[in-house]
Amino acid sequence: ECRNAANYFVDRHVEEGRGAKVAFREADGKQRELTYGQLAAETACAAAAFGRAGIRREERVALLVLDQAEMPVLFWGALKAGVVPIPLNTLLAASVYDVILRDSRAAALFVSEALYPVVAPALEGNPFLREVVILSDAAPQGAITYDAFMDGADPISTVETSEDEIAFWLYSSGSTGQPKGVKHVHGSLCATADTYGAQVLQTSEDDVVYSVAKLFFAYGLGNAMTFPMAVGATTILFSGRPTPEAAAQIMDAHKPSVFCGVPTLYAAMVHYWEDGKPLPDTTLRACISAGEALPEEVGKKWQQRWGVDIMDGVGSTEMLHIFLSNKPGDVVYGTSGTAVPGYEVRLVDENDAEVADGDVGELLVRGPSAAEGYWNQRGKSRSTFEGHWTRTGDKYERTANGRYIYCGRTDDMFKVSGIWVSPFEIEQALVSYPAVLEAAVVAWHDEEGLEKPKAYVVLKDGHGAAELDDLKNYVKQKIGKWKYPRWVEVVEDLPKTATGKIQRFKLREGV
Ligand code: 3SK
Repeated sequence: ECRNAANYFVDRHVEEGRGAKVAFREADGKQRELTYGQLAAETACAAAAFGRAGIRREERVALLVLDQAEMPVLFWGALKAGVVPIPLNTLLAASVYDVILRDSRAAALFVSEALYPVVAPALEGNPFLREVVILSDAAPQGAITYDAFMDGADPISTVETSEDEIAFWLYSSGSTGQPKGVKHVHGSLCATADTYGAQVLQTSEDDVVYSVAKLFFAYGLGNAMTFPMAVGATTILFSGRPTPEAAAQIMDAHKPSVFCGVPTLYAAMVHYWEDGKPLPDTTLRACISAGEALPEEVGKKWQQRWGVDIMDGVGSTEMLHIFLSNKPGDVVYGTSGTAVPGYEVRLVDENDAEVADGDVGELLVRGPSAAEGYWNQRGKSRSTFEGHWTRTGDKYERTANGRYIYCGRTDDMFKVSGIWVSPFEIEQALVSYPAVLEAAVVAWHDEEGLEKPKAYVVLKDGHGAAELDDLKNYVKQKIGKWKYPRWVEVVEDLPKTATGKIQRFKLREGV
């Protein structure tokens, strides 16, 4: 059934009589609705439009698209044509888009109007892009509008692919901050929907889903695209920034039954309502969290306020979605729960020997949605995907009753608002600031117990701390809005090994 995933997630609903059911409803922007029938028709036209634009099967197309109706049309339209879409993080800087567009050799870029000015510098001199399509009424020079791309394209039949054929890629940041293209097959879309989607989240046709994690993120792609689409449910799309105010408004107006959040937002929402703001009248039946570990306190307060648990879970871009999770009626805050049906996990030490309960080990996972590998990074593919097992780089402890507790990363990477952050990348940005000589970045806990970047900087001779006023803003502009250091401490020296490597663990321990 997943020989071309578009048959299962899109066209099947028309065959089964759900053509008039709303698949996507926009909460902002043009506030459009897209039924399963319209989606089936539009994706067949989009598939034709790819061909007409000279984009061939197996070529990549980059989707720098906000959560709006065109996103599912382009994603599934590409799959129908055998073209490989790459949803891109919409919060990156031009320099990172430049790296990704070149690395992937994307033949076309589809870009939301608001994101065009950010990506525009990365388009100059790109030797691979043959088409730039802007989701707007007018196109800048060198681009065409979405309407022009689609105009007059007659629907075509979906190409037959194999379950094992690459369907789409997602980019994940590596320990050096260098993005890695993660290749996923058609079968993995069905596998995550059949396991976590059906057996943990238990999505049904009556559900209305709202995910603050956007569609470009593996977590959001499952929550808001494949899980609801596997059962003919409805997704609320919101293209804006997911603030507590926005989430409250969406809950009020659209009454989602499933809410998919991240710890930073859950914490902010708990504060928001503690401040006395009125609680929206909701019909929530399930709330989930992923991206980073959910602080126990936040989960408990949410449960008290809403009477609905947050099921915290762990997933990865490499595994496509959550493989370790709390379950309905079986939530223990402060733990990541147990393996999702269909997945196995184990904890190993540095010699790959299983660790005992209560000891800390690296988490390995085995399951049906593991990625095919990283694009053009054979060494990293080999050290991450070891046969049937995938190394997560996360350290965990298993309790005597079989639940897993998050302990940190095996390397220095950490997550901010659910998105990987590389200290190395932030340090590179810091040292490019005129007054900074050297920098080291570590994860630091904020008042909510959530990880954020903290920077230790050594100043250049003759420069003073007063010159760092604009440093945070500078980093935001350079590498992305969520990566800037929330705290900056000026130090005389950084702790280093004899060979000059920064010992970040000493900074984390406050040495
Ligand atoms: O970070 C996570 O926990 C996650 C969950 C689902 C899908 C993707 C990711 C990275």
